[in-house]
Amino acid sequence: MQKTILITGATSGIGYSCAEKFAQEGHKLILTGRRNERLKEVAETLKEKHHVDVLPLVFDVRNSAEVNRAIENLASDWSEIDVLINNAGLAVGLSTIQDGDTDDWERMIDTNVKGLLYISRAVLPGMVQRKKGHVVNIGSIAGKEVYPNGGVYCATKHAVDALTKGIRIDTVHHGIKVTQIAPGAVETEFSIVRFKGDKDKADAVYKGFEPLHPENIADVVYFVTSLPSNVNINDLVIMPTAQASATVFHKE
Ligand code: NDP
Ligand code: 8X3
Repeated sequence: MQKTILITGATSGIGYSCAEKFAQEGHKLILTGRRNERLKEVAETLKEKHHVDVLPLVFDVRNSAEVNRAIENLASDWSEIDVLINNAGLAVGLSTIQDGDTDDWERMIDTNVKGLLYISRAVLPGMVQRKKGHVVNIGSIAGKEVYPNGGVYCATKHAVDALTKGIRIDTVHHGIKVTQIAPGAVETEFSIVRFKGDKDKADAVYKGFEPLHPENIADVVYFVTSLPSNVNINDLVIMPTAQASATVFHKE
């Protein structure tokens, strides 16, 4: 059955790979991000390659008014969202709390926590009304453990862990599935963003071992959304084989 899938942060990395996977499987996609040109390009590529309908929506998840406008204005053939993938997120900087940059903190908290809440608040009422839907939150190993200099990012992903449970508890009486996918290191633009464009520092993160690839996460996201209606995966931690915990890697 064809579903309508909304993926936040589909201009790169895990969000892009999820978009590609769901397009390959013939689903309708609502894709979001802030980079307009890139989002349009992604939408056009997937439409052409996979012959599916794709609706690109440019907005910043940190802006609740923009989020609400985008969801409220969906045409009737797009408004029944079956799967919401809360993927948009980022880490900015690596620092102790005592030396931290408060602007970096605001960006992480506003995007990873408040952004996820704004989208969920806008999409969930429709799911509740239709008594069906699936919310997949992209958490992180950083939501299970805390590592040096990552306190604020880890706090935001612990919040995603808690919100996943909270949304599940609040919507269980309405037949809605809620899943968290919590990956370890995935090679995407994540580290380029964390190191504010410093590509050498970003590349060094993935040297000496094979990290996860965004397609690996997309396959798992697709799997959890394809299970029978009576089965929900609550929480899945996915790590590279060479990563045992947030900080323990086997590097050659
Ligand atoms: P990327 O940087 O490649 O992708 C991040 C996506 O989020 C982009 O599409 C970006 O789009 C979007 N985004 C960021 N900020 C905003 C915003 N304010 N409003 C709208 N969209 C936004 O990184 P990943 O694919 O790795 O990250 C995706 C998710 O996976 C994040 O939640 C991250 O925390 C999580 N994660 C990543 C891991 C990793 O090792 N890479 C491991 C575990 C979890 P645009 O810039 O166009 O707005
Ligand atoms: C991204 C994984 O461990 O680099 O969430 O923070 S980590």
